[in-house]
Amino acid sequence: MGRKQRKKQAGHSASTGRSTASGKSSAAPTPGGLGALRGWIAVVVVATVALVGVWTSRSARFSEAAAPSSGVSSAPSPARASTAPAVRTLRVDVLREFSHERDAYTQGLLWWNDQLFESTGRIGDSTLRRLDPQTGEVRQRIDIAPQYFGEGLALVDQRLIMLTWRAERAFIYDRDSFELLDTFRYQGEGWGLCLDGNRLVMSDGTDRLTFRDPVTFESIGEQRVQLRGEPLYRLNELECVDGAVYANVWEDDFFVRIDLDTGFVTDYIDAAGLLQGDDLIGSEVLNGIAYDPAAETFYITGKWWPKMFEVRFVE
Ligand SMILES: [Ca+2]
Repeated sequence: MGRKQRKKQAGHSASTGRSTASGKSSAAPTPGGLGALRGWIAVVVVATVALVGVWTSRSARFSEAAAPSSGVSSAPSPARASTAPAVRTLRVDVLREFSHERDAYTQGLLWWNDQLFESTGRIGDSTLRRLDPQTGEVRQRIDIAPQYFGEGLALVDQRLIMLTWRAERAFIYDRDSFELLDTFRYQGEGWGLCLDGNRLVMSDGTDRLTFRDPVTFESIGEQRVQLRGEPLYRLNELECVDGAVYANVWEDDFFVRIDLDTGFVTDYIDAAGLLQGDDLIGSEVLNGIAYDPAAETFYITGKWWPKMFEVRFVE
């Protein structure tokens, strides 16, 4: 709003400057003799005045044009600095590791009642799974219709909601039977999903998190995410924990903790180097984060990773 207003003012000033210059340059010389000399002097004076006028008005225009942009770039910075929290850098403390099926192209991961639920992606390979969090063993599994690329997963009471990437639909499964109960439609891409109290939080691969009604799936708001003053794009798998959201960032080996009220990243969690040696062969990017509120531990893994880790984030 403020920026638009400043642009408007600059535009108004510029048009005023143009009309002033053209008015002065329209003065006509007087022809013949002394009159002509006087006329030419007058022309030179008028032209000089006009040039000075043009120069002055242009300078004013430039300085006014410069003012909003410098204001836009510099004014928010102190405000941002005063409101944005310092970003903590944390590391991953591995408590234990266990097996993760290599065919799992992990998109969504959540913990509930000593069970892990996992959604996997890729066209023709998408699945919904229930895992034993002690061993990683797959206890239950269904295939998603082969035309859909499975994405993020959230649990709302008895219903598991699973996004799809570009098909603009989410599938609702019974938590226990994995029976397909219903389908939501939405616009845009689906990446990550988690339940924050009485609202869903959804990522779409940009810096935007969309809040949705968990019953109707209607959009009820959004938040843009910033890391150290810059938009943080490619937000992927999500985990809602105590009013904040933890997120994978696609193709990067770190997580972030996001304050949903401000959109600011508060914690940067370096998760590089979890896989070593042969475990790296055939493994894709870090993706998948779930939280066990009883143990206060996280479960993390990656696409086609042979291992899953139970961890804490520590300084
Ligand atoms: Ca999750």
